[in-house]
This record gives sequence, C-alpha cells and structure tokens, in this order.
Amino acid sequence: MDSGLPARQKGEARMTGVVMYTTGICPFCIMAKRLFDDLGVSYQEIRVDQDPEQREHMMQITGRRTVPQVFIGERHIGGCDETQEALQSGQLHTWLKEAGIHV
Ligand SMILES: N[C@@H](CCC(=O)N[C@@H](CS)C(=O)NCC(=O)O)C(=O)O
Repeated sequence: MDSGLPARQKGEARMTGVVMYTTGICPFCIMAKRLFDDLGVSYQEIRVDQDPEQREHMMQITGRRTVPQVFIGERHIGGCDETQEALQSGQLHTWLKEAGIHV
C-alpha cells in the first residue's frame, strides 16, 4: 500500500531506512524480515508486542492493526503481502533507491 501518509515514529522523528513494525510471534513478520535479509537490506524493527504505545502509533499512522507494517523512509509500503508484491513488480527496488538504499 502506498498511502502517501506522512509517517512519523514516536516523538516525531523523521523515518529513515527500512522500518518494520512487528511482533515476536508472527509468520508474516518473519517472511517480511527474510525478504529484506535476502536483499541484504538492514531494517529497524519496532516490536509492538513489547510497547503498547508503539502499537497505538502504528495504528494511527497506517490505519492498520495487523503486523508487519513496513516503511521505506516515510513511505508506507503495507504488510508482508504488499511488500512481496512490490518486490515482484520491481517497485520495491525503485522505492529503496528513492530512499537512498542501494541493493
Ligand atoms: N495480509 C497481511 C497479514 C498480516 C497478519 O495477519 N498478521 C497477523 C500476525 S501474523 C496479525 O497481525 N494478526 C492480528 C490481527 O489480525 O488483529 C500481511 O501480509 O501482512
């Protein structure tokens, strides 16, 4: 999903790189993390199961309650399915490049 929403982490810090909201027990999170691991792209993981405020924040900035929620820079990509679709279409590489992340 490319909502175009301005995404801010808690404290209004500007989001950079790949950021992923996850929980510890979540097959879709594992798949999403593996996708970036396979690309050799590092990411920041925000564990919403360990931080209820971050879960609330994730829901506010994405309008979603499921994990994972993936961001590249300030761009909201969506969940695991949408990230995989973007990889297959080639869009993910474009977004990574636009964020200054070279694969
Ligand atoms: N289609 C979504 C599925 C995500 C999903 O169902 N995640 C589960 C955890 S593995 C979840 O957040 N469940 C909580 C809920 O549905 O409220 C994706 O690809 O990200």
